[in-house]
Amino acid sequence: MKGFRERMRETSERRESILILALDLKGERLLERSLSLLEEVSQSLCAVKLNRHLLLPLGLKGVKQIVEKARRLGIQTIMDCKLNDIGSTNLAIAESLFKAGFDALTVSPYVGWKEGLEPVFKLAKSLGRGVLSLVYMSHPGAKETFEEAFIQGKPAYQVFAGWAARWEADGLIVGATRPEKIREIHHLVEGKLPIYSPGVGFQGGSLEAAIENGANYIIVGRSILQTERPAEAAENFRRESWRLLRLRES
Ligand code: BMP
Repeated sequence: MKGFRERMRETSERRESILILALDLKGERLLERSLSLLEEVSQSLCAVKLNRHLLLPLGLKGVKQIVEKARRLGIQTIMDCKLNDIGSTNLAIAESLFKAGFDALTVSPYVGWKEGLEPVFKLAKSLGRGVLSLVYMSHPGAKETFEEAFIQGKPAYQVFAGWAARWEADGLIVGATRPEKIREIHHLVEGKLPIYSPGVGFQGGSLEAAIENGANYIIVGRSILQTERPAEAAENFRRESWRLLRLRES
């Protein structure tokens, strides 16, 4: 059984895309709009990431239809649930999400391994699904915890990068708003884990700086969703990010 990391790599190469759409829509006719937007932009994507923007109003049943559509369109699906509870609760959430068909989910490392995230990683491995772990978030306040709070005598993000490697996470989440941290974290894990980077555009992160410094996948929401022509915006992000990745690797 191919794991999530491998499926992401294959999808990315097939589509020449490292672009993940954050499908964070709000408002009326949510399911209908989500399905049609996904169809419209899917050619430019390697994956789609859903958040509680859709899960809360649509429920798992509604969201499942989006997951199934993404599968038919040939892209991976990520549920951005940032699991952060005790193990049995995390496990119950992960079981429901994987049952709904998600290829991967996100976790918050703050809750630790034993009776925290261990059961989620074990379940994901047994099903060939992925787990992406937060290492340094993209918003300004992330500094207060991810950098200024110390764990074992080190800034939290450095410890989280090490844990993600030890836990065999399928990827690290590091905000595009701090390209110097992307670089540092890339070196901390010796380039062995892919870096997923949200925060490009709307939050002020630069696509170029994120990729130059080591991001492997780019997560973009509002800079695509809130334009007049989302398909065109997505295609521009795809083309440019693929070009920058090729440039870095050459
Ligand atoms: P946007 O491109 O509209 O800023 O959306 C970014 C998406 O990535 C949102 O779904 C957000 O919840 C998520 N995200 C983030 O912005 N920063 C992080 O550090 C981690 C995230 O999951």
